[in-house]
Amino acid sequence: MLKQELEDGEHGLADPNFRADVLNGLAASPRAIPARWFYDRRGSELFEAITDLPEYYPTRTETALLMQVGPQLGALAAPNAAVVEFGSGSSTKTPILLRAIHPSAYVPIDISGEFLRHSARELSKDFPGLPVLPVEADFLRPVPLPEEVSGLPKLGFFPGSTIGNMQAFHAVNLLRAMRDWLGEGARLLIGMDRVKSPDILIPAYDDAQGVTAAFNLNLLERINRELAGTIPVDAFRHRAIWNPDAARIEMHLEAQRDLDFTVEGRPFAMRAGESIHTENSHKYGPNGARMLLRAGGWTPIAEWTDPQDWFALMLCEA
Ligand code: AVI
Repeated sequence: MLKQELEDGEHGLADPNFRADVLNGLAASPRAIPARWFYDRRGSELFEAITDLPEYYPTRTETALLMQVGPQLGALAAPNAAVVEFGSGSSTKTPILLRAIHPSAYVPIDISGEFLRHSARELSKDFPGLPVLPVEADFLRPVPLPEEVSGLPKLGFFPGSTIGNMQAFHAVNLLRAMRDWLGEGARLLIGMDRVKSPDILIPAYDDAQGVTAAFNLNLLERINRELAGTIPVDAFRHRAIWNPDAARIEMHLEAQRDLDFTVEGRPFAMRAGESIHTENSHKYGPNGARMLLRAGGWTPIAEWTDPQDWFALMLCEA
């Protein structure tokens, strides 16, 4: 996951990209702010809490799948492969993969350096003989991988259906960047959430305890905190809707009354019922998933789903 934890904003310096995305997004029609800005420290904690919710099936379904297919993965991955994870190590999934395939090195890549180094240190404790080589980088701007893994075959790992948070155009660009990064002969293990009934999807993004609502609303708190905003957070309501044409869950923050506020001194007015679009979470059927991967330069060679066909793990080769 692209965690923004411990960024400069936490210390009083707003990220200029955050500032630009918020000011442009609030002025746009329809209003929209990219989901990557959810993940300040509080947002990351709330996301962790979401992954434990009874309604949020993706994390536990993917984790169970990984445990189940571990032995097959072990047989499919090159014996001396280096695992390159996009995101700095999902707390429970990474060790399952590492135990299954016994890689010769583990390279977590994340944009948030401090979070990255922290999770790398934690992981090293559990895998004392494994070289853990963190790389601080933006997924879309590949930097060279560590010298130590240059001659080794790579297995990319991109769990969590994070690819679903991107529009297809950006998802394809990301998959291509990963392919260039990992090089000839690489493989990619990617988690993709499946299209399913809105009766399952909506509660997963609008849970009874209101954790997802707090996660969504925290974006407004973050704007107030880091960009001197005066947004009346209580006047907004979390909304999760299924958009069947785009096969995605959309999260919005809906104004409950007419309101005015400022962000860094810039005035904004919203009418009751108007909303800010904060996230897309695309879901893929089997054909859509395979087509997306192929468009990104990857050939699917194996896939596994749970008995309810809610979530898929796809293994591809470059
Ligand atoms: C990180 N990402 C895959 C989550 C998802 O399911 O789209 C983010 C999330 N948003 C609300 N709940 C979880």
